[in-house]
Amino acid sequence: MSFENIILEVKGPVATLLFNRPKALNALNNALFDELNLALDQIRENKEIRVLVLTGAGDKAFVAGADIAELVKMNPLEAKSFSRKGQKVFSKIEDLPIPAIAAVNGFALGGGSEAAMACDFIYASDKAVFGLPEITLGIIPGFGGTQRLARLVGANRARELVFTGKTIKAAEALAYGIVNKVCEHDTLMEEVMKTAELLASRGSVALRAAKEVILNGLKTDLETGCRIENDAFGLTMVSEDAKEGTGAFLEKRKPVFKGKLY
Ligand code: CO8
Repeated sequence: MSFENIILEVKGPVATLLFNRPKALNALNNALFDELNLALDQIRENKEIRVLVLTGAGDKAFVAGADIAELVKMNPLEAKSFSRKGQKVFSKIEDLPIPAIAAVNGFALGGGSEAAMACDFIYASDKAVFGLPEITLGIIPGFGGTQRLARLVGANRARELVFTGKTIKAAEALAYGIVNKVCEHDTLMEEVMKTAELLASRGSVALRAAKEVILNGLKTDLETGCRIENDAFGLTMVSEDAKEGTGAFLEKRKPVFKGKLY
C-alpha cells in the first residue's frame, strides 16, 4: 500500500519510514498518524524486517511537531482524542518486537522529539534541534513526551525543558543522554544504516527478548525486572539461535542466526 504522508521503504532486513510532509516540516496531522499506524502493523507482520529506521523527508526537519494549523481547529475533546491517538501510535513504535532507530536529520520539536524518544535510541545530525516547545503555545506535550523525557533524562532536566520550552542542539541532547550519537549531517543515514545492519545480523530471538526485558523492566522495580530478565534468559537459552551463537564461538567461526526459537 502506498501512503501520502509517510514513505515506507524496505531493503533487505531494514525498513525505513520517512515522515513525508516536507512543506510543513513533516508536522504530524491526523492523516499521518492513521498511515503510520497502518505502516507499523505491516512492519510488525513482515517477519523479514528486523530493524526499523525513522527519519524525516527533506533536508531540514525530522518532525517539527504536531500540525499546529490542524490543532487550532480542534475542540478540546477532539484535541484530547488526537493526543491519545498520537500516544497510542508512538507506543506501537516502542512495543515493536524489532529495534527502532530514530535518525534525526533536523528539527525534532514537540511531537518530533516525542516520536524520536519512542524509538529504542537516537542518532542525530549535527544540525538537529530537539525540544518540547509546547509551553510557548500555551499547551503541554501530549504524545507521551512528558513521560518519556523524564524517564530518559531524569525529572529535573525534563522539568527544565518542558517548563521553559527551550530548544537544544544535538551536542547538548547528547550530553543530556537523549541522543546516542551525533553524526555529520551528510553521513547520518550511512552511520544509522551501519548500526541497523549490525542489529539485523544479531540473533533476533535474543534481540527481541533484550528489547522486551529492558522495556518491561523499566516499568517495574529492580527485583521484578531481574525476574523478567531471568524468565527471558531461560527462553533464549533453549533457542536455536543460542545453540548457533555458542556453538559458533566454540568452533571459532561467525554465527549465522536464523531467528529461530526452536
Ligand atoms: N505545524 C504546522 N506547520 C508547521 C509546523 C507545525 N508544527 N512547523 C513548521 N510548519 C510550517 C510553517 O508554517 C511553514 O509553512 P509555510 O511555508 O506554509 O508558511 C513551513 O512549515 C516552514 O516553516 P518555517 O517557515 O517556520 O521554517 P523556519 O526555518 O523559519 O522555522 C521552525 C523552523 C523553528 C521549526 C518553526 O517552523 C517552528 O517553530 N515550528 C513549530 C515548532 C513547534 O512549536 N512545535 C510544537 C508543536 S505542538 C506539538 O508538537 C504538540 C504535541 C502534542 C499534541 C497533543 C494533541 C492535542
